[in-house]
Amino acid sequence: MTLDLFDDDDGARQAVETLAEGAVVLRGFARADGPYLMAGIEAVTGSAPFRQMQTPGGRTMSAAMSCCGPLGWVTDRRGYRYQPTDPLNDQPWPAMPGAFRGLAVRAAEAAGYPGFAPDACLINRYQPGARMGLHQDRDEQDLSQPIVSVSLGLPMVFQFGGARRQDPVIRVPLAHGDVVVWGGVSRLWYHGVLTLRPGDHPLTGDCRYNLTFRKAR
Ligand code: MD6
Ligand code: FE
Repeated sequence: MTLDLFDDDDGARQAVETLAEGAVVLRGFARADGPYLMAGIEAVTGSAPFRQMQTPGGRTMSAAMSCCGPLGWVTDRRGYRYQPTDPLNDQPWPAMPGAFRGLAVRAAEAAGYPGFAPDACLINRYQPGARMGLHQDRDEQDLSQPIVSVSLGLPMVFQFGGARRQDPVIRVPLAHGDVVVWGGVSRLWYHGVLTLRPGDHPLTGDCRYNLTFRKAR
């Protein structure tokens, strides 16, 4: 793992860890924005509530999800896709809060991806026992743009593998405020998160939230 340092807005030194070519963790990058991001999650999920979606194979995902921005990611028996409306009410997804977009663009830039223009933000909520198995993020049309992934609340272990499901994985603990930015050659690599353990976080209580920003079209 490579360590680099950058100065944040207050001049504090921050760590950048390289996970693979194209993929970095910006430790604590979103910590100061935590309360604004939580307020955004509450606003979005007031109109597009968290729900546990079905996989095409008929299983219920253990993480609960919502979306904001022009496009939302959904899964049901018909498959995985992006769509402009919430299937619960056929209304457009809530707008992406300004604090969300601003953070995502700054994080992408700090990681070497200037000009990030996300059109979709997936919000995952994990409660104790929830996990996400190894998967690829490959439903986006524009694979030249990175994904920006923000962790809030309880810590969780991220697994990061390779181009094939059976490739070896590294385990990366992600804490409140950490941001993973990932594109380039590792954009389609397999990844997931291990089961969330119980805990209590001052901002999020018994949950971990993850925001992933994508350019889907
Ligand atoms: C999570 N994250 O951290 C799940 N995907 O809860 C993802 O699946 C993910 O963090 C693509 C890029 C970054 C990610
Ligand atoms: Fe993913």
